[in-house]
Amino acid sequence: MTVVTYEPAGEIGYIIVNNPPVNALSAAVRKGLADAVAAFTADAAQVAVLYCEGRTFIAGADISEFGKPPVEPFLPDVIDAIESSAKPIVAALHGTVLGGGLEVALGAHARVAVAGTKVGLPEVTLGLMPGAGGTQRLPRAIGVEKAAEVITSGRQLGADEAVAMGILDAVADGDARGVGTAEARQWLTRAPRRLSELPVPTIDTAALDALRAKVRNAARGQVAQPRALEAMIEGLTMPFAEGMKHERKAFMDLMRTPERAALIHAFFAERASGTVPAGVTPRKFDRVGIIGGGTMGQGIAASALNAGLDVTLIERDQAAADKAAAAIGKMQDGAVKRGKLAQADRDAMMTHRFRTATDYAALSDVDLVIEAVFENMEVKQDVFRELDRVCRPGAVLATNTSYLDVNQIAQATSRPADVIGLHFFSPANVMRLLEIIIADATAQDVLATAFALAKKMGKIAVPSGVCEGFIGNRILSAYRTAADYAILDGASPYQVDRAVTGFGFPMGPYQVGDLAGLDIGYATRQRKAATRDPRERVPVFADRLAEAGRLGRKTGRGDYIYDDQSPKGRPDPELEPMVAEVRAELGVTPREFTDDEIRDRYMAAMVNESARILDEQIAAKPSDIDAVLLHGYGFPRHKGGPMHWADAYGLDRIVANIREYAKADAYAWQLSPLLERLADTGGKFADLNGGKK
Ligand code: 3H9
Repeated sequence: MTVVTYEPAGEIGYIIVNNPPVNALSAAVRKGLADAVAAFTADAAQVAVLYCEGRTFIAGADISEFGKPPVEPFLPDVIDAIESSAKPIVAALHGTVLGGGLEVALGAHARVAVAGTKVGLPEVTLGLMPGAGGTQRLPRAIGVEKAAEVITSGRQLGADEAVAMGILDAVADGDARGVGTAEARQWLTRAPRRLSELPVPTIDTAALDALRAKVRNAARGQVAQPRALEAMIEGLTMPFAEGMKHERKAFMDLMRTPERAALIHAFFAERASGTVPAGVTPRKFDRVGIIGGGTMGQGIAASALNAGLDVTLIERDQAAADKAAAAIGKMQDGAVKRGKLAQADRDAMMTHRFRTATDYAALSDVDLVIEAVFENMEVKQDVFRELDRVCRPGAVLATNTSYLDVNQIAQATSRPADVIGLHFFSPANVMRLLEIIIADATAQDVLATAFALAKKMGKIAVPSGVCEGFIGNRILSAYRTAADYAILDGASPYQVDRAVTGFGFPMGPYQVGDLAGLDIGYATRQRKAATRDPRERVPVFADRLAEAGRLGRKTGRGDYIYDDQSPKGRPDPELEPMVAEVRAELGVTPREFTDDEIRDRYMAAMVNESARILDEQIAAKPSDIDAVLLHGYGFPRHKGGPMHWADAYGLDRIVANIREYAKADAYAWQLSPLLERLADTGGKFADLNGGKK
């Protein structure tokens, strides 16, 4: 397939890129661009319009080429050829103009965009920095501080903001070819205007220092942001050509970092998870019913409304329904305030696409129902019996349970093939993860519907088999247990939180516990007490907190104290004596833990449980587990997820650690046969991704 064509058309020529899906700058596109510029030079046309077919202008370098030996022509040289053209080249943009795509546009002599276009330099989100002139041309176009903000944030800018900043010359309605042609006519008698020839704007050192501090604080172990900023500044002290070489070197250095490998793994992992079964057509899901207007139901309702769906929310009485409706309205007001939703759209959606009801009969003609009521099997089964009675044949019946057996829920109906789990994460209108729980009888087109719904809602969908806690909560329970045991043996919750945040999680397990409420874990332990294996140790200190009414943030006290003086929590001096008392009662002689040992135990538990989940085929592939932990549990993205991290850390080291821990507690540290096998044979989790990440 020809990925770039040059089309002569009189005084205006067209350089057309066509490399689906996102016109990434593969080696063939780079060569094609260089050849097209040469063809334009040889042609009689006075101006060229560079635009793309398909859904977007060039969305960046071809990420799948990263980590492989670079192939000529290199992008900086191609862009240099564009910029050096003696005749003007107009870049006509649409879609998402990102990374190398924006750098190509910055090499052109004018930039116009179709309304709705977004632009940005997101390289830092992949552990990289602009490597084809972005750090040298952009500051010359818009000033150093603004360029630094765009580069280090990696954010996407709307076309209007980009025009106001000076990144784009104009925005217009129409298609890229039309918009580009109109602009090109203005350039028939004009000489090219090259950003590389502009002087370097003066640098406001105070503003720059403030930005440096901000970047350092936000980076939390990531190397790309600070490196991008410094490489940009250093390059700007040099002549343009030298600055470009300096940028390239920094880019290539970052290309070799483990953070870059992890971030690109994360990028592909989250796109490889939600594969719709081949040849299966999803059912219709325009009209959605939601049962339960609590926090979860509200978030799901907002998410469905934002996806353009029609929502009927059922609550037990009118007062509860009104409360839920008001809360959803408020969420949408927030979206209006943040500029994410137009006021008129908000009003229209709440008036015409949203309603509440107290009678299940209101769900008689919906296409899909999501149940989000109290986590109790009897209650859920009652709901599904009702749904079975009122819903039309073919309606998809979904439960938002976070750990209950979806097979048992399905059995309450006469149509288990229509039942599936949709495990949203709270707040459901913000969190991108959606675990899709496939029960024994779930029909393929019901599964396809769930994936289609997730896509429409902008969620990252990960399929999971049925087990207690599914993928995420089951793994969470394993690493939380490892943390509890470290405390029983001598560590403090504060040290565990420090070790875990030191690894890169935004919060440690005890900070998370306080946020979620300590009554949740307590209730789970109570529920499991009767069937607990006597060899399993119990975190009695956690029970003591809950029994004392110290339930976390909501009661002002849990593992931490929360008050006006420390709204985010401060250590409680009474905690350690209480834990010491528990250890004494259990006959444990406390020992010292280093932060590294705590981290190793925490990660070993996470990886071992993940391997079990793979062995049991609860998760389809390791990268799905990475996607779950990255998007539902705060796993640091620049470490790629637990499976990617484990491969990089060394499976043999993890296995050796687990064998060592098992000497003291063989029951808690049972090695996963899959993990053992991989370590013994020099295998990696990545080998199990089956070509897909
Ligand atoms: C860079 O440019 C470096 C330069 O400064 C210097 C170079 C020297 N490459 O996300 P989607 C695939 S760094 C290869 O589902 P959407 C993606 O895997 C790069 N493949 O669609 C998926 O494949 P599949 C800077 C790519 O509409 C398919 O396209 N650029 C690339 O939700 C559809 O993707 C970026 O960081 C790529 N660059 O979102 C932009 N991009 O169908 C990264 C996508 O097999 N990309 N694919 O699963 C994005 O942010 C989004 O993909 C985009 C579209 C917004 C473009």
